[in-house]
Amino acid sequence: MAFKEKLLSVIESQNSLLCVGLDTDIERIPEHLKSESDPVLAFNREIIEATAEYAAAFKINTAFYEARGVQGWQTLQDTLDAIPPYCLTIADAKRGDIGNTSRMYAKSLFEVLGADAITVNPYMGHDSVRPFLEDPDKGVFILCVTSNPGSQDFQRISDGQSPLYKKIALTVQQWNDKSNCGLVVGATHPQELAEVRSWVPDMPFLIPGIGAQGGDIELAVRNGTDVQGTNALFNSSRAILYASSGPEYKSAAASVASKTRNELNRYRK
Ligand code: NUP
Repeated sequence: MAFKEKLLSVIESQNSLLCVGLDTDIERIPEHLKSESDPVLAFNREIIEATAEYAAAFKINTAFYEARGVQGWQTLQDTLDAIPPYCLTIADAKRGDIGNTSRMYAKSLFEVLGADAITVNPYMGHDSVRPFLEDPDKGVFILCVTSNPGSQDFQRISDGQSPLYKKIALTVQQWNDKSNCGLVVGATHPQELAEVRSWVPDMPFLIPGIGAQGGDIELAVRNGTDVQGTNALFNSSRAILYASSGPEYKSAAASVASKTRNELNRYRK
């Protein structure tokens, strides 16, 4: 199934815009899991089991796994394989290189890991992004306005007419002949979210920054979804994973995921 169709269908069937972020830090998982052969995988399985019914997608930030070397890469693969097939999987790796190298990144994330979607950094331009766009069934979320403070440094630089992030949004629209492009726009920038939505009304958005980064859910949903109140995934990682450090961490994660799903739905059109 084409990526965008898959995205809209999972949002509908799960009745959710929530993307649960599996940014698992071994230092922060419960003590009793540390005797497991793969503590991070054991924790992820519990979180997936507790939150899948509230989620449209799971996003795995590869950094948290790469930081643990060979074992981490195995955990990343096993975690992806543990996500139920009715949810989308996003490998957040922010790749992008000369075309010949991007081709290998695409193979690694889509074919070997088997992610449904990935994140890509567009700084190196069209030939660095093209290799990721070949399969219409696989989604590519391209950084546009990131949620962090440093998004002020380059993304807003203007050529006198429009800021760089506008150029990115409109250029990605031109690359989108297979309808598998999306944009990353942070929930921490609701004004920019509204602007970008107005420039590319039909483009899927991946919107991080709710939860631990404090983005306003109401504004993010009102400004980031499309006219039908869909076509966007809102990621929350730490606020769900570490909802409690006590023995009830699993039910606490489920409860934050459920609450976040409901709050996101409350403001949809
Ligand atoms: O602009 C971005 N901001 C952001 O936080 C683009 C991202 N991909 N992310 C990622 O979303 C970040 O790397 C992390 O994996 C997740 C946010 O996590 P949290 O703040 O909800 O814990």
